[in-house]
Amino acid sequence: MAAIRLGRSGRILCAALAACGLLAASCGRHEAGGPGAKAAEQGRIVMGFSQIGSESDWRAANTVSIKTEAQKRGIDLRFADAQQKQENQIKALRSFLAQKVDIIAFSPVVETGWQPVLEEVKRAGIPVILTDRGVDVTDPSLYVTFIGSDFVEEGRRAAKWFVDHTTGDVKVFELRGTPGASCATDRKKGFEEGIASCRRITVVQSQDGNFERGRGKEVMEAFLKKPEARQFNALYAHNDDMALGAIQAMKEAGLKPGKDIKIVSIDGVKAAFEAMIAGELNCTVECNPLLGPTLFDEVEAVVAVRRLQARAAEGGFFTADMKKLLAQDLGALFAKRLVIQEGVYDQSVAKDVIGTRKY
Ligand code: GYE
Repeated sequence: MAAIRLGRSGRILCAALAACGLLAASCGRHEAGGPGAKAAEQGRIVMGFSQIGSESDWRAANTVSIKTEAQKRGIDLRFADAQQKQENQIKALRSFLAQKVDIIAFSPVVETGWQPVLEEVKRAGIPVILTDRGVDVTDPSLYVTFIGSDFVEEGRRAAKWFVDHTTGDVKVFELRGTPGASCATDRKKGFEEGIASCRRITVVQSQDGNFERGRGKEVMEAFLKKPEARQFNALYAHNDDMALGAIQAMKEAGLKPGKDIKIVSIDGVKAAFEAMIAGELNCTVECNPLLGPTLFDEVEAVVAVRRLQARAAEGGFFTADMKKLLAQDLGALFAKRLVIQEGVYDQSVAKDVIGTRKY
């Protein structure tokens, strides 16, 4: 995984912190019970994380990545599962606020409706990092950085597979992700862009499947009973889980997924590779859920800078240059967007790649 790194000034600050040993102490990287243990405990980062839920294999891998990385780095992670509800995420954010955590990160289930709670968090001086999905706010200073994939590009890549690997009329059924989620909106947009100049490819139906395997199956089952199902010969699913559910429904209806119906989905989870090897899925566009390491690199750097800012505000001794740097808003010190780099896999490479998939 590669991501655009910290902004230049952020890096300068972190280098300064590392040089005076503050970063290590603030990150709690000391052995338990070792000489630095007490200092580490005092400086231990407390982070609140609100996860969307457990709707897909992608999400499960994402949760494991975050929890494992927090543990590795000695971070006190307060993890809340929102079970797909924005109201639960808002409650979790307020509870982190009350707990006076050092930093909050979250993966927003939908894009809109965050401004008021993020303003409360900002007033309390707690930095926020977005992971995975984006938010729609008028004030970009409400979060420091957003770490995640380029979902529009993923949609374009899915479209490109159909453009490059099919001939004749392609009638696509689109299985969309959670309504209002940035990845669902963007994957739809990217796909539409990608097929725009290829008139033989059209989307004949588009329905929500909430990123869930069970929903994907139900939606496809219902669709296959309708007369218009006779003309469709392709499926574009916003994630692998929904495609896998739909594949099941197709098989039960006597169709041959991967052959009668060409299928492209997004994520690249192990089960998608198995389906490609079985010839039932044609292509998966990668979306990497292993965000833990990148997330905690940012978390450690942001908290370290925040602590320096607090010291400067208390009159700590710093050079004039450093004071000037520290007087800036966190948003000016860190890159606003860290984009994860990803690939595209189809049946021709599935066997070679499956062994390296961790999730
Ligand atoms: O593609 C899907 C999931 O937000 C990128 O959410 C994520 C999406 C992922 O549940 O499987």
